[in-house]
Amino acid sequence: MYAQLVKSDGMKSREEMSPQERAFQDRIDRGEKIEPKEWMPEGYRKTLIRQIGQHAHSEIVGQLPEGNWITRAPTLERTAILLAKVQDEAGHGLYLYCAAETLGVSRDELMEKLHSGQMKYSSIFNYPTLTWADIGAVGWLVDGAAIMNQVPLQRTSFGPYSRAMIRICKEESFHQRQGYDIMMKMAQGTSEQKAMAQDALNRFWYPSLMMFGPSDKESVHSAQSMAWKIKINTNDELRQKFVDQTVPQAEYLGLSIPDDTLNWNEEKGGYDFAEPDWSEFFEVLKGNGPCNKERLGARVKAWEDGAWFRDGLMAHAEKRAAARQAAE
Ligand code: BYC
Repeated sequence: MYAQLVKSDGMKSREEMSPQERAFQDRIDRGEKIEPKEWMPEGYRKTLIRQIGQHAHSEIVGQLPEGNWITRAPTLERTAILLAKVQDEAGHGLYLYCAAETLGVSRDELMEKLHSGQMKYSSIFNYPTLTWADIGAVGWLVDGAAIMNQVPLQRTSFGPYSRAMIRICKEESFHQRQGYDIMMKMAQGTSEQKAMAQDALNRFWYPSLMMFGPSDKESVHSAQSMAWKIKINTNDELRQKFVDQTVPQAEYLGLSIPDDTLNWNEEKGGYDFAEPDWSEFFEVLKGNGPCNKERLGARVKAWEDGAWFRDGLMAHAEKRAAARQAAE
């Protein structure tokens, strides 16, 4: 186990495991995939439902900040690209809800938990997209952070999650490039456009670093999730990789990362960088970020506005079932 990681609640040593739990852990250690109908510890199932469910919610809520710009993109081509990207996010949400459903939770239950605030979605989507440059920053930084986290998850131990990740990652790399392309255009544009790109980077840098979760010393789930290979890397490992990848990209754009302490550390082979303000992160998680109420409100409204459609589908399905029964 990583020295920095805190012990997760309820985590058992090999000696404390039942023979069934030990055999399960051995399968994980051998790199086998776990499939939905196979036996799994209750904690493994619950952790997956939490993580996959939160991930699905993030994809769906994540449509909102970018959806805000579909009708205001600067050209028809940018509108078409953004529309396709936002639709992809809906698709990602659907793959992930399906993966969660294989664990015995219904989509309605997941929705209910999102709407009542019992389940989270990524902190990043509680920040506003104020200018067109923010759409570039979201694609470049937010999708960039998402890929950094999701590429290793293609090797996660639960089969349906791992397979969903393979499809999602293919699309995410296109998303990241379209964001970088917007940033490049802005950074090479007029001085006002370059200033907008810099302002977007200034506002999205630290919230993007927060996407990887709290520092390893505070990450309560990492130790157990990594033992079960639900997670492959620690939060700090991925944050470091993201910074190392992104700094040269910002340099190429001619933009400055808003961190005076940023410094290449030859010895560790990576950048030293300033931590985000963790008190802000925990406030956002508690529902006190700039857009939490607006985001959740939009999802609850969409759910309520769609009730007539779900009722119609159910009524049709029931009518068909009754007709089939009568014919038998
Ligand atoms: N935001 O023990 P920890 C996208 C919570 S969407 C909110 O480290 P864990 C996109 C955590 O849930 C990409 N909450 O947790 C879509 C836990 O609280 P609970 C979304 C966070 O799970 C549209 C507590 O803090 N990606 O790409 O081991 C447009 C302690 O944390 C956050 C995923 O969901 C956060 N940032 O590690 C554009 C990836 N961080 O649940 C783009 C899958 C932590 O005990 N998820 N918390 O109440 C993961 O890899 C892991 O769940 C995390 C956290 C690394 C995020």
